[in-house]
Amino acid sequence: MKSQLSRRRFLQSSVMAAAAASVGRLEAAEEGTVELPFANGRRHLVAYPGKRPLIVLTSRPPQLETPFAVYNEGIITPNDAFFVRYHLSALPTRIDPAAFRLEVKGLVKTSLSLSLEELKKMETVEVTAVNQCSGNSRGFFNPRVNGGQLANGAMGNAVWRGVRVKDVLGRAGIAAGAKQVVCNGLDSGVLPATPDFIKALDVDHALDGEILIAWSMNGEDLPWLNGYPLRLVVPGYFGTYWIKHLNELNVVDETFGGFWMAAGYRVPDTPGGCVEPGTTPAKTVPISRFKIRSFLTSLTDGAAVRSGQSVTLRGIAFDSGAGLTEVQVSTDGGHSWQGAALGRDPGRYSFREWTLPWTPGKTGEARILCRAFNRIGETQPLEPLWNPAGYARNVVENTKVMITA
Ligand SMILES: Nc1nc2c(c(=O)[nH]1)N[C@H]1C(S)=C(S)[C@@H](COP(=O)(O)O)O[C@H]1N2
Ligand SMILES: [Mo]
Repeated sequence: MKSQLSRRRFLQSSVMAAAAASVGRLEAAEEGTVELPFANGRRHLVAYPGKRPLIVLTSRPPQLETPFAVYNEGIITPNDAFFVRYHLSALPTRIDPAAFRLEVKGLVKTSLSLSLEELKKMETVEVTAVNQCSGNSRGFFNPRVNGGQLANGAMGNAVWRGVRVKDVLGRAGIAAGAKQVVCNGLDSGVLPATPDFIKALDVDHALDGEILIAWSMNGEDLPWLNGYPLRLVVPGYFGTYWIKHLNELNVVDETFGGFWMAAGYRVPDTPGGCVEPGTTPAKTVPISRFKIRSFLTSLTDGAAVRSGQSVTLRGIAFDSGAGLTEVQVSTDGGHSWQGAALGRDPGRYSFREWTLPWTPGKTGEARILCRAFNRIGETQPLEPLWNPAGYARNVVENTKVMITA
């Protein structure tokens, strides 16, 4: 099988390079299959280094989806269950933490070459924040679109610890005329023609004090496949900006024109970032913030519940940081809605748990819906919004359950 072959090559290169910190000895153990709820949704479960068995979308480069049941275990996504997204197959497989340097260059007063040790001596901050791929839930788009056919498992919430980009840039000193900060990591394409995965942040955004260069995730070193030893954490923004294996910040005086900004990861320049299904937008802009979302996690499609027997409906919600105000739940297909109780608030960029007791009524099929609201009046649409890249889905999700006697 092709995917296994290429996987073996990835494994071999990392085993041969064993020394310093490395991705370790990789086992290719396949742990069964799952069926995602759309056409061609059969996927293998495979345990990569530092990961429990996750849903494999592609193995070269690794793209792994979190099984949805994980989100019902708590609002923090465990490191070994956190999804993995790469674009390019030449991943770093060996990094010497003592020799590793983060370069800060370009339009700065003093170029820096910072070791991990030096970074860790700076003021350390922590944020609990959701990382979500732009293409999370793409497999549900209708009409279907090109790109990884993901279900809802390309998101996760973690406690990130590191230093502020603002402080690192402050140490270098931004020079006059700076417009964007171009961020690059250690991975690259196998062929020279493949555009390197590089992203840019506007200088004002980079200096807002919220973006971190993180080395720690949920109290541990970053897992290799989530960006060891350093990654960007861009709270409220889609994962595409969260550069992994970050080793370069380059301050420039222009709008960076690299492929992954100028051609990839763009959304229609329309209110809501959507167009008529099946049409091409006249103008696009780089994707930016999350849209507000909520999910039921305690019951999945097809689950059975007993009539008259109370259950607690539970789920998660998040937005891009404006602040959730309410989650409403409907157990009758959207005819009536009730406010759910919100759980502990670990900060405005985190998943928030919601719960609602429910006593199922008469037997038959029931449709459970949930929708979140935030401080700036955003909520989720009842009909899905569409764009050609399949980004930023946030329709009110719909779970069908069977009420039995
Ligand atoms: N170096 C590097 N960083 C990267 C990427 C990549 O391909 N290479 N993909 C980005 C995208 S699109 C996403 S969604 C997130 C996913 O983060 P994760 O793999 O830790 O879940 O990483 C981002 N950072
Ligand atoms: Mo992504």
